Amino acid sequence: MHNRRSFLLKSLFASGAVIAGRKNVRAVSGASGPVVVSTWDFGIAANAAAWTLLSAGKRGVEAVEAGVKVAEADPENQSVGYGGLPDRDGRVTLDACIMDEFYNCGSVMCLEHIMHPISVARMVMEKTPHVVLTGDGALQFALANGFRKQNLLTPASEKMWKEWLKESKYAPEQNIENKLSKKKKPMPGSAANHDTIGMVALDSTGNLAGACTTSGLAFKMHGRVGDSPIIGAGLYVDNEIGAATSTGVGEEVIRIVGSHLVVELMRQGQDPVSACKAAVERIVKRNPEKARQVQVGFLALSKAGEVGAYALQKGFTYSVRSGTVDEIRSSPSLF
Ligand code: SD4
Repeated sequence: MHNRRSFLLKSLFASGAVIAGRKNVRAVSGASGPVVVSTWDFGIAANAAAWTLLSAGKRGVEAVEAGVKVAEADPENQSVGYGGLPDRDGRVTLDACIMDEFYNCGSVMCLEHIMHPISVARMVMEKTPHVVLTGDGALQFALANGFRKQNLLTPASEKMWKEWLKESKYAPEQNIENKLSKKKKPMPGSAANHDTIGMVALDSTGNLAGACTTSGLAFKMHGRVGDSPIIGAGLYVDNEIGAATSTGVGEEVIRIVGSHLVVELMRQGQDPVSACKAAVERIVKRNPEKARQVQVGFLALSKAGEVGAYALQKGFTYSVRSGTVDEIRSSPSLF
């Protein structure tokens, strides 16, 4: 079984000519090398942490957990974990999920006070008979398993929340993930509104894994859950085909079960860019007007190491790391 898998992988990696022939798609893995990709500019630092493990031959699932933890612990990143922008009640509620090469998956939704929700999600996957734990139950589980209760609302995020309270206008700003540290003007999927790290990786044995973690859309209603912790919406991994993740206004992604859709389109033979584009087009088809006002971006990695992304609006970036590449790329977009 293992030998057969290795053989298949070698054949896939050897089929670089096919990959190179596809428009817009860039194969980044070397002859047999790992690759990790993640959403937004801040993915670069997360990829570096994942790369340390991938290049040492560790499993993809280990690498993606370690990678996204960098973003979770960064107080400068106001859309993920510590320092994440709170909901409208001033509470930082976190969503995260993780998936390995065997369709094992774990998720936490609306988890408060825990610095690394992705690690709680992994523990849900590995230590419970369940896939999802939410709210108080997720917190109880985390505390019972050695996680420490912390205040995740930083003074900077509290200040932004208090500013927001003056008008209390819920308008997810586009591309806020890349803008939060700079001066910004509001736009859905943007200013005052979101930031997520989705990461998918191919390890040195050719296995795929993914992780996605976020504090969700800023100033959401308390209890609101986006796409990020929903297996199939914010993240999906099928070790035979590929992996995909998403960022942006989660409601639009949930409706089309976006990441699963991207992987299924790859199964039907589409390359990662075309698959991501088709998912974006499905969002537009449902409501063309709304689609002009929000940002959604998909990022995909095929079993053969092809990487591709596509977004509704300009401004979505993603970070790529392999044996030969370490860079931020701009995603093509529909508008
Ligand atoms: C959500 N998709 O909660 C997330 C937000 C996000 O970058 O992607 N922010 O809907």
